[in-house]
Amino acid sequence: MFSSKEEFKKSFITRIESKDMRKTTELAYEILREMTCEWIKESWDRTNGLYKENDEKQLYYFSIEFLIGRVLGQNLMNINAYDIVKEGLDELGFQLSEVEELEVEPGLGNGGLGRLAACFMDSLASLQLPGHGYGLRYKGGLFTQHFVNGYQTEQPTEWIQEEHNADARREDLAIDIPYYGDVQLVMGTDGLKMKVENSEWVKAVPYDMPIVGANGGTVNTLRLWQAEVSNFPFPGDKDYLVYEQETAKITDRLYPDDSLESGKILRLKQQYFLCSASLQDILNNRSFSMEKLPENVAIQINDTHPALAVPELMRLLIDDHHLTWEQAWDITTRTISYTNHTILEEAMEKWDSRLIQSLLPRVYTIIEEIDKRFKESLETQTIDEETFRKLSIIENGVIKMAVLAVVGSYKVNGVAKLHTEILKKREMKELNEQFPNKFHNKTNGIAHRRWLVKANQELSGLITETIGPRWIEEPERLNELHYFAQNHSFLQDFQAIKTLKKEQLLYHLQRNENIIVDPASIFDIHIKRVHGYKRQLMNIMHIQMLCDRIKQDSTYRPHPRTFFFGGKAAPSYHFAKQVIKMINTVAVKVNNDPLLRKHLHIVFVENYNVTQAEYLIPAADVSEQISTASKEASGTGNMKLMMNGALTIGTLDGANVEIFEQAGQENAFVFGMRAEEVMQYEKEQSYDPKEIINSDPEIKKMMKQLVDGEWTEGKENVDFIVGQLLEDRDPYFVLKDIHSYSNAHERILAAYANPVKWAEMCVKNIAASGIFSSDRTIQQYSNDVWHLTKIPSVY
Ligand code: 9GP
Repeated sequence: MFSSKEEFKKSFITRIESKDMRKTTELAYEILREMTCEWIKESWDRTNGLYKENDEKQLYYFSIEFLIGRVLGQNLMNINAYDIVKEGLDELGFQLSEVEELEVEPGLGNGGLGRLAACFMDSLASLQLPGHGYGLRYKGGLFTQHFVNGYQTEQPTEWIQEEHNADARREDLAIDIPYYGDVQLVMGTDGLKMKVENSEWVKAVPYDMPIVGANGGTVNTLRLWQAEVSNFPFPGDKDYLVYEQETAKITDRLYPDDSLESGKILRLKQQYFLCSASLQDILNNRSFSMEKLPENVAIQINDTHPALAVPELMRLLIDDHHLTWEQAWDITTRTISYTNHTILEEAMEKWDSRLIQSLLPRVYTIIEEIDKRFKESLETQTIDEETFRKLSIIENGVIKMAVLAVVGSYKVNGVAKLHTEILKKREMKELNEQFPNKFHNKTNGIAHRRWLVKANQELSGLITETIGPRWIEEPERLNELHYFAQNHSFLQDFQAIKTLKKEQLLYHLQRNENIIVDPASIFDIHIKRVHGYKRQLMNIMHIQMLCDRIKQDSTYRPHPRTFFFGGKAAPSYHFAKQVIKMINTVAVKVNNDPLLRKHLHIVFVENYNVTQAEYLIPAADVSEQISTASKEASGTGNMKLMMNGALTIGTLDGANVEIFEQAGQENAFVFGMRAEEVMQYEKEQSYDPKEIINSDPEIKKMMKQLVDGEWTEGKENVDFIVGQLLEDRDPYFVLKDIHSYSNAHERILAAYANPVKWAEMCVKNIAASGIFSSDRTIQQYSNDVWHLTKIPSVY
């Protein structure tokens, strides 16, 4: 479409003149969106045509989250039109960056899991692989976070503005999904069959979003389902209005509060809705015989939320497509593969059998049968009770979704080497022994096109000037930067860009909040969901320690540092919310103290999301990756920050381990307990934070200040924080690791004192970061799990 700037301008002017006399940025956004959509549409149709013609195997990625972020700028970038449009708009009196600001980010995800899914979509299309996403079209994405008196408040985020959306409704492909009903045994022509009567149906309407790959050639599809009332007969015993409301709720919001049973039912409804609609869609549109499903389709389930895909595929194959159990099981277990993203107990989904039995009666009978047959297959082995228990899909009236996902899939992976090892040797040891070839590792990755090429155009320009453009298609070529790690002019350019990105961040923050920060300070950035194991508490307690040192020791006058925090707490996670309150309280105290503010500044960025991350990450000097070892499955923020030349302060956890391996521990600040130590303490339950408090005067003093409420506000806040550290025995080992953390921070200060050496370390990190592109991850999945064929797009 935009082969030259003049052509773009001509087309843009024609459109703008036919629309309105007032040439506002809003109008420019509207027109640009429209033009981009039209261009993408051509490529999209072409890609779909090619996929049909080629009959190649397709991958479908099932995920409850897709945190795609803004799409307009990224799409322009991927179709190589960004610079043309930018210059063209400039000449017409508009600024592309201002136009981009008008796009409301769809918050269809919560954190790393959803962002990973979005990065994978980008890489699949960019590598010209036939891979698509299936998700839900939540009306309200993840909530918008505001701070009121330092506390997080949550407002619904309404991202859907029908006339502005990049997705297209496909009413023609709507599918009906059954809930509830009575399971009956009926005699069919081929014997006894299960049938469900009196179901309550909900219509799933797909909305398609184009996923544009690099160079615009391949455009894959992200299909999001929206729940609507069905035309199917409605069971008589329910009020229609109630049915309507319940239906709308299914795709009303992401992760509804599940503390009550009604919330649990809603989450289950969502999960089944995603699985059933997507599977029916795949089966309806196939051009091959059902036996050939595994050769033609790969389904990846992202965490356990879509694990109902296993029994649902069985149901569809047996009840609707009349296959035998054995045929259906063979097909299912050769089509589905599963990624585990966490070992945290709270996130390993378990459903009360009763709930599934009532909401999904037929699916429940299938889960029971899978469990029964799996247990029968174990009978020939001598298995102790504990092992048997761990291998059970159904145990004491509870369905363990992770076990179901492992048993029902042909491959299971963890998301970083350490995480996969922990899965194989501890969390899923028994399952790994039963299925020795199933488990494998696929270390996560990030879309470097978004996180470096787009978010940091200046740095990416410098890299291209220095090593040529091939690194964009082959990111591992970033390692050619090693030769420039000691080149002074390159280092100076890098430093100048870092300063510029800091200024851009500050400008962005000042637009939205009244934040004044010294750009010459060290930007220390801790951005991720707020959670006990991610230890925002340790970061803020360390700041508390620094304040004390600055006040007590007149020789301790460290280089100014700005500590940025960004992240949301789950609405029902009270401890995390209290940590937010504490950070905000400390921020007010520190930022207003005449002595402290010369050295320390704290900024908690409200409503952290993909767009905010795109500003924060390129501006970072220090990347805080300080989870309790063994708890962070991988992390992906760590990779984004590294790729933008931030130095990691981190534990040997998740993908940090591989980051340190690649960049060299000498180019990072490693601290804290190792995973084995943490797990040993947990096993023996031998960690007692009181011992540390009693033996360490600095920590003792810090605890006293906390108990006295010096750094918190209100009794509730003190009680929660102190309660976690004392009564709950500091489950995330904050006090155990804080000294080692503090030492690592002192090493940071020492390193920063030598700017050239610091810049050299940053460049070494960038040079080593190419392996963390999701292109690498996707290629590995494709080679080892999905077996996709690249389908080059022709213009
Ligand atoms: O907590 C993990 C995070 O470590 C990982 O990077 C991400 C993507 O694999 O998944 C997160 N897990 C979840 O959000 C829930 O399982």
